[in-house]
Amino acid sequence: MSKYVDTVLKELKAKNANEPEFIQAAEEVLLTLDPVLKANPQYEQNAILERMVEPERVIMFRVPWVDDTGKVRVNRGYRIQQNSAIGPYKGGLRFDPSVNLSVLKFLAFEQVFKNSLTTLPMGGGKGGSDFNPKQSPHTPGKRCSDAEVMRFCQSFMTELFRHIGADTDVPAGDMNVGGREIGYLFGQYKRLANEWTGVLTGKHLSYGGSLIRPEATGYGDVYFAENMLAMRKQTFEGKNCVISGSGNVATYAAEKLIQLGAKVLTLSDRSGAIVVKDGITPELLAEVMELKNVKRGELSEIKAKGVQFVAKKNSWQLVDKIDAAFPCARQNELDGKDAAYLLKHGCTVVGEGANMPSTPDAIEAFVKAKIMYSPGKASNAGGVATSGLEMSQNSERLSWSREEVDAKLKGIMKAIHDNAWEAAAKYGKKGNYVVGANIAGFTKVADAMVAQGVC
Ligand code: NDP
Ligand code: 2IT
Repeated sequence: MSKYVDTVLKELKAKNANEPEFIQAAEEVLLTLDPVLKANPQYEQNAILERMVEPERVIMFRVPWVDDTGKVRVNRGYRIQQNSAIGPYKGGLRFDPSVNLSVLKFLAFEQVFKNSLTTLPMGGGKGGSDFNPKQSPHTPGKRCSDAEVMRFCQSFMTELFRHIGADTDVPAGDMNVGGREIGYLFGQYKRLANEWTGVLTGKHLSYGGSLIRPEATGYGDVYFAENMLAMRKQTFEGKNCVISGSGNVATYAAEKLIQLGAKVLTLSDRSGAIVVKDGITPELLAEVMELKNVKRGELSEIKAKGVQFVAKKNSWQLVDKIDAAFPCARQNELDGKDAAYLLKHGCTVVGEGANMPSTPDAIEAFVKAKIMYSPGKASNAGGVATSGLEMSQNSERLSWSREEVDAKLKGIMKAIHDNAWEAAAKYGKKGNYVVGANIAGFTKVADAMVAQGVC
């Protein structure tokens, strides 16, 4: 490690000692940048690393709302505006009790590099709240009602609206924030700002959403993996795949894999995992989507033939023969032991759909084994890239066809793959997508920051 990186990391750890996820994400990136920092002394001269690890602005606010029993509840809301060097802040909103400053700062930091990789002009941001839509505050075991979610979203936006805008900061969905929440948030923004602009992405088609945006992260993850496989002249046909999660990213990754002739053997959620020995069928996947998106239930409720439910387990160590793994649920959900199991059972592809799902020792194992391992900031960038395409459509007041958006998404995922591949090769790390994605994402933002002076 160079002295420059060492100094920045030491300061970052001292300043943010109680933010483990943020330190983990920053360390993962900074430790790969030495060659590009050495070749470009202007980055150190301009304190680019010191500035990149410090968000441009952190907004933290009270979100009071009234539950269905008439009681006032209070949650904490956040927006991290990390970096606007190459475009307006852009990134999702997460509603989950695990949300805190550390989690959102790691997500905002990752988003800067990811958005840079998309080839589109988007800066990085992230936000959300510790609000838990999956547990009503008054009835144990019950979810929040639609009306409660709406009142929460309206209150959240009543503060957030003054900090965002189509050319300033454009939020979208993330964990527990999907079409329903984006609708409520958009409606409230429109009332408060008295304007109809593309201030949020992931909107429903009836009011400015883009075709393929719901599918984009999962599809993009699989497109990226297809590009990795193509380098070794392989396809997904007949490959055994395990997926974690059963939300937006996981289910659309599953859909694309099934379309490509792969067998999807597992999905998971907080209740546990389902294992389907012969592969999940399109009909079963439709049932899972209905369960998670409409009924808002748990995988333990699936009673279809051939489905085995394993309580409180993730997807990694349930199947004997595995070709590819797709972590699509949450951060640090795949550790060193899981990685060892996957490698031992034949896995040669790991395509991260979630943000930072693999722990540092798992990443080390994948890189050491020289398998086709893609870090989330590269392989899950299809979601935000298609958000960028939604912004373009809103700006020109036009809607593109499904085929047009899908073709653009495919092109972007190939460009991300190729840029990461080439950056890794240029700096002597051929085939290492971790190094390649970090360097390719970093360089564009760093150059923009140097050009814009000290700001
Ligand atoms: P969803 O809320 O739609 O799905 C999240 C899934 O992860 C659910 O199946 C959920 O289970 C599961 N999960 C969450 N927390 C836990 C936990 N503590 N233990 C076990 N399972 C858990 O979110 P998304 O699919 O949108 O996001 C998934 C990941 O992908 C996140 O890391 C997100 O940041 C990332 N991502 C999302 C993008 C997007 O466009 N949506 C874009 C790029 C990355 P349950 O249903 O039981 O809650
Ligand atoms: O992590 C992510 O890239 C997202 N949650 C999507 C962000 C977006 O603005 O579409």
